Amino acid sequence: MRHFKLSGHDAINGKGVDMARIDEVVPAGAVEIWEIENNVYSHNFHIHEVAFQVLEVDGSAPPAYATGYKDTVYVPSKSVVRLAVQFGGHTDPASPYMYHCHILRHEDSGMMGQFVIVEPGTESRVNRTVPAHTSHTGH
Ligand SMILES: [Cu+2]
Repeated sequence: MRHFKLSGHDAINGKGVDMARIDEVVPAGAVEIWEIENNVYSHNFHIHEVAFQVLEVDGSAPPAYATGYKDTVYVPSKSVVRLAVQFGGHTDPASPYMYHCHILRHEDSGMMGQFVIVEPGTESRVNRTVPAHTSHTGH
């Protein structure tokens, strides 16, 4: 399980975005539990490249309307949302995808991180510093 703590409007796990930093390295094809902890006001957490399902909101199953596949989830103020995230099979350790708050002002102020998808077993060999121009930006 990976844990992401949303802080204020400009940080995830205590860090603002750095386009030259890879925050997370994921093996291709993985299904991972990502836990989003929000101690402040509401955010919309968005992950590129993936489809996920909401497993729990504050320890309870989500309402029926929220059980489909998504790429963005509403994370209410002072809540913990747990996701089952399905990652794709395309590997490229040098081209990160992003996860970020979908509130534009928060995204712009740095509430964003980056992950790469790699061949399973090669996670520890990834160079976590990348040139910014290789990022998949947009949407
Ligand atoms: Cu936000």
